[in-house]
Amino acid sequence: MAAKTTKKTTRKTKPAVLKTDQDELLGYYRDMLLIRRFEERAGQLYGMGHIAGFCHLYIGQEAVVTGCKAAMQDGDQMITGYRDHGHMLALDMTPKGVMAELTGRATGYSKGKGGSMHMFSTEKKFYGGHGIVGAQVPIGAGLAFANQYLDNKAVSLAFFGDGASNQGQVYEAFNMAKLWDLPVVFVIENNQYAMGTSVKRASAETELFKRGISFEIEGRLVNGMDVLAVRDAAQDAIDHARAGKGPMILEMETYRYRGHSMSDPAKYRSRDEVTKTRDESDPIEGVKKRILSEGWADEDALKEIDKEIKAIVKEAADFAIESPEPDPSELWTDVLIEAD
Ligand SMILES: Cc1ncc(C[n+]2csc(CCOP(=O)(O)OP(=O)(O)O)c2C)c(N)n1
Ligand SMILES: [Mg+2]
Repeated sequence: MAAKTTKKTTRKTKPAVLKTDQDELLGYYRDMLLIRRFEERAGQLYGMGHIAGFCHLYIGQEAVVTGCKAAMQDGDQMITGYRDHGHMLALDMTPKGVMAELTGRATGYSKGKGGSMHMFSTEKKFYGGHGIVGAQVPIGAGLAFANQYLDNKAVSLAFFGDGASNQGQVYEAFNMAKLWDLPVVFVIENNQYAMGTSVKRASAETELFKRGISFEIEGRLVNGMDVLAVRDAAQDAIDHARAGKGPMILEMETYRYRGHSMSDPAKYRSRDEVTKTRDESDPIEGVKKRILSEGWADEDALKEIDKEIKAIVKEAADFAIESPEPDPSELWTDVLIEAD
């Protein structure tokens, strides 16, 4: 039988005008812009040879992590896959520390020994950074198990992709999470592709929010390009989990503008498809339009914010490049057996 062909991407979620105010929206604008500018800079540094190995950019998906963070309380945790820089910045890990890790420097979050996919901060409640597709999902359920056991009222958010949602271990995690009503929110970042394979070519059930039905886990489809829609859905799911009612699944309909990683020729989709999504539903442009139409800031004030963000990112890049590489003796630390 012939494989299903790639159909044109048609969005299922519709834009809505949701409640917000000046401070809140300007805050999201700033937060999403920081991720965007940071990622653009990381892409440049990669091209210049300062970053080696794998590097997966989050450009286009900024509203997902920003909206989820807005609904979190102190003590709540995040865990994700390898497309992870945005999650770290959303949790207030420093741009300097993240960029230094990307460039393999001693001042990075993993002392320059982890790189893009392997950064952690228990202080900021970020639990990685995982290169194995789907591996973070059972670990995220495990974090929730610990929270329940310790009765600390914290909720864990486990992010994964549309491709990861076809992984077997995801369903083992779903089963246990519902069986014990663990305080976990499963966030599927459906950016329409797993490397070069579209959801329609790879998934028998393309409505990923329905994947919990046989475990009695409620799922919702969310406009992942709208930070306010994400905020509201995340708030419901986090409240549900914190109240002891167990997990929920949120399918965030989103899109990545860049290739899967830095070495992706992107032959599986047309340039038009990317441009159309960017023009019609870019998460940052959407917020900008709302700010301008409400009169909460003018073009000049928004440009000023962009300038400030660019300065923060430049400072992070300079810090990274000027930092030393790890000392060779570090080869023997943070391994299973410490050398004397
Ligand atoms: C278990 C496993 N299988 C395959 C890979 C190779 N691989 C890396 S990313 C990826 C695609 C995953 O796509 P998705 O879950 O949609 O996340 P996205 O990259 O779109 O954020 C694959 C197949 C891997 N890292 N781990
Ligand atoms: Mg994907």
